[in-house]
Amino acid sequence: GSVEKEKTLALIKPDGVSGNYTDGIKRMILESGFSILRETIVQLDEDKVANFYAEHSSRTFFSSLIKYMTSGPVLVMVLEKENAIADWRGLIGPTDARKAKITHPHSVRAMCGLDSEQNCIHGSDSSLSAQREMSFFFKEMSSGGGFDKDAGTCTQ
Ligand code: DGI
Repeated sequence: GSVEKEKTLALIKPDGVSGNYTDGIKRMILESGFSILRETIVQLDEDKVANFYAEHSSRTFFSSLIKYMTSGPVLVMVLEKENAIADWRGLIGPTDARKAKITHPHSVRAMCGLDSEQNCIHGSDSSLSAQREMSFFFKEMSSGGGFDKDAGTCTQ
């Protein structure tokens, strides 16, 4: 029988794109057994980033995060494989790229990240955020009602 596949969102942040890590990251993705179902390059604006990272709006680093995420284009992808969400989180490594270089030397963040902000890559951390984030960038992937675009939150 076939095993249920799962989808998740991958986003190469501005430092990853401008540092020419796109091809290397895609190679890691494909070598790890993911299929790339969708792909788009976007220049995010402040509102979009504030919405995307709404859960961090009260953090001290929020304005810095917005500046960083709007500093250049990002490459957004939908990845698919069995256990995609957890496996992609594993492949990108811990949030702080300095830590990633020590504890996860073969991770994406070890390869192209700098610190806990400029960490070059994003991955959805749960099935709810995967659904929310995929519909955020790919309208046709909204599953009817799950994501409230104005509130930036999930309703289910
Ligand atoms: O899901 P992650 O990207 O691994 O981590 P997260 O959801 O805790 O944080 C989202 C982003 O916010 C992260 O990729 C970069 C930024 N960030 C998180 N923690 C810090 C931070 N930026 C700064 N400057 N300092 C932090 O401690």
